[in-house]
Amino acid sequence: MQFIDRVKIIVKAGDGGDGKSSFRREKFVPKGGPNGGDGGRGADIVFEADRNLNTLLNFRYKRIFKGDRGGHGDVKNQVGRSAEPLVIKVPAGTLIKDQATGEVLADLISEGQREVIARGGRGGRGNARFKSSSRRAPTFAEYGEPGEARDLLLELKLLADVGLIGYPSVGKSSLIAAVSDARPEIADYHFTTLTPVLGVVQTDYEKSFVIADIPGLIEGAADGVGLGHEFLRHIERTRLLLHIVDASGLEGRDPIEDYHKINAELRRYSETLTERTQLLIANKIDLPTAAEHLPALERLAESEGIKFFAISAVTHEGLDELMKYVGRWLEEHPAEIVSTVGSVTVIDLDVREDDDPIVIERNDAGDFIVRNKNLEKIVAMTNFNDDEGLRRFQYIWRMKGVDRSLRERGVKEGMTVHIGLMEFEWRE
Ligand SMILES: Nc1nc2c(ncn2[C@@H]2O[C@H](COP(=O)(O)OP(=O)(O)OP(=O)(O)O)[C@@H](O)[C@H]2O)c(=O)[nH]1
Ligand SMILES: [Mg+2]
Repeated sequence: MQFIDRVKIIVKAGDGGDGKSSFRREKFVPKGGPNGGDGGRGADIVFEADRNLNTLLNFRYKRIFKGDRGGHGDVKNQVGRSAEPLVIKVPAGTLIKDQATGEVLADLISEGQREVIARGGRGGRGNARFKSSSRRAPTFAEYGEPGEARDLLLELKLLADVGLIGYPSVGKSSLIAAVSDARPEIADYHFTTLTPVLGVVQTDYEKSFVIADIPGLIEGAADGVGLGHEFLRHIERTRLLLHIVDASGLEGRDPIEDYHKINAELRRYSETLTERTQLLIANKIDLPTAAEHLPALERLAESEGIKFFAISAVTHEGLDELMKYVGRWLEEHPAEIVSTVGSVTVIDLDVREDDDPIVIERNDAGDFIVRNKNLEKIVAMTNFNDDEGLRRFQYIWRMKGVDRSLRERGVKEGMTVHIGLMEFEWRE
């Protein structure tokens, strides 16, 4: 199974349904009051965390997600149907970011957690809503508001309880294969593991925890040497680190030196990772040369104030004891949910738009371009073929001071002004 941990996708929430323009027709009443109903809401785009998923692979094949549009309003004040939200399931541990700004929109941590990422457009108002004492028979109805579109970056940070760290070939994958359901590749060359692997360890009838095996680390990993740095973020959220060394020293390395070097790399990557509890695991004790290094490793653990275990991932010696200890430790140190954004924030899209300034630019042709989210939305919702719709738009336009700003910027009769998808000729 390929491991995909970052994907770019596009979401587009459903447009609101159009408002209806219609009038009551009754016997002997030539023209009754307006009775055009409102359109329904478009579908929101909602993300949901699902613990059964553990990769973003599916997003490789489907990258564009569109919500349904709301139903149109109809005669007799019939309101259009609101569209059901489009729920997109992602693995628990997925961060949802704005592609352009990198802003974190949501951090989906707990099973079933849902966040609205793009809001469906509201339904356009039917002409019945525009009735007032001075305007008895409005012909104007709004189009539905366009649903929000966003370019997203989904980033999966694996949610594992325990992380395995150590040099290449010390036996990290052998260990996860021996104690969990994971079946990673194991080989005697460096960087056998290229992508993180998760394994579930069953400690009891109904108790289990998750271990993450990541590619081996080497000096310079924090600078991008080897593969390590890219994958360290997958262990950021673990509670416990198993620091594995090759006790046999067969590759001509000194396991004690290795231990210090790996910790130095961790420190360079993140101070918080340095503070995480570690266990020192001396692996490959089935090999005769392990015996010479074990006493020194045990002393090292003691001086560092951490627990020490001697194991063999091949003969399974010491594995039971180690896993029982880990299971107990995890129970005694329950997970607090570690979120990278503090409390989960879903940006209130409407509020943000309100502070959006009106920006006026000129393009190479000398045309004026008006940029403002709210105005662009109003343009999209206005039916300009209807006189009243046009007048309402002009009113908002003046209220917001766009006229004045454009004049200040030197707009003249006959010049072209763009806003959203609309362009028009300036008339005094
Ligand atoms: N004798 C012995 N060999 C072991 C033991 N654990 C792992 N090995 C061997 O060491 C080599 C490397 O094992 P891996 O589990 O692939 O090591 P790794 O730490 O995952 O390596 P990378 O993925 O490259 O970082 C393989 O040839 C294993 O068979 C052990 O306890 N005893
Ligand atoms: Mg490996």
